[in-house]
Amino acid sequence: MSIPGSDRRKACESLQVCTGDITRLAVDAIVNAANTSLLGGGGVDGAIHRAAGPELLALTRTMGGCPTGEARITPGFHLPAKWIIHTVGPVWRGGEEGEPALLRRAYENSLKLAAEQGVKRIAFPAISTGVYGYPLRQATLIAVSTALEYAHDFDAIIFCCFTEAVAVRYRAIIAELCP
Ligand code: AR6
Repeated sequence: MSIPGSDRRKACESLQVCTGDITRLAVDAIVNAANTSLLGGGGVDGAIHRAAGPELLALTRTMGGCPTGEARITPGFHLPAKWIIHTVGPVWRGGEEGEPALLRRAYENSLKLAAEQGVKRIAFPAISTGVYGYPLRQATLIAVSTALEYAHDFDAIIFCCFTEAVAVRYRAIIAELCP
């Protein structure tokens, strides 16, 4: 989708990159890179379940899971963030099995759900780029380009990178898409 000049600039200004633990962010919503069971796991999912507390698992047990590319919302419980948006990115299987479309849908559905809930500041981890093995540059291009399409609904879309190396990659892609 092409975005007109001044809207594009505004969209670009709402993108932020930070380094650190997403569970510490006092934003309206953080996004969880979950699995289809929604019952927790390793990586950012494990960190979010630990920080939110056992109430989160008690709730997600009742939710019936979440297909790849879709998103579900829960309260943040003990997190500083008010909401958690749980989405499931694709496992990387070489790129010919619909992975790019599924990763884009995970970002889109998370952003749509957040906007419906009145979320203005949202933080994303680098979905699918850990255990699920999605190549970082390709995943980052999808994350940033999708965020730009939905940025008009938000004050801030924050890419919370666990390492500085990932943050460097995000800044480079943002510089490419927001010259
Ligand atoms: N804050 C921000 N980013 C983090 C944090 C954190 N606390 N911890 C890890 N990351 P991954 P995936 C980064 O593996 O690839 C789980 O077991 C991490 O460095 O968490 O989508 C789920 O239950 C990487 O850059 O998610 C699923 O089974 C990024 O978050 C599976 O892993 C994503 O890595 C999902 O795999």
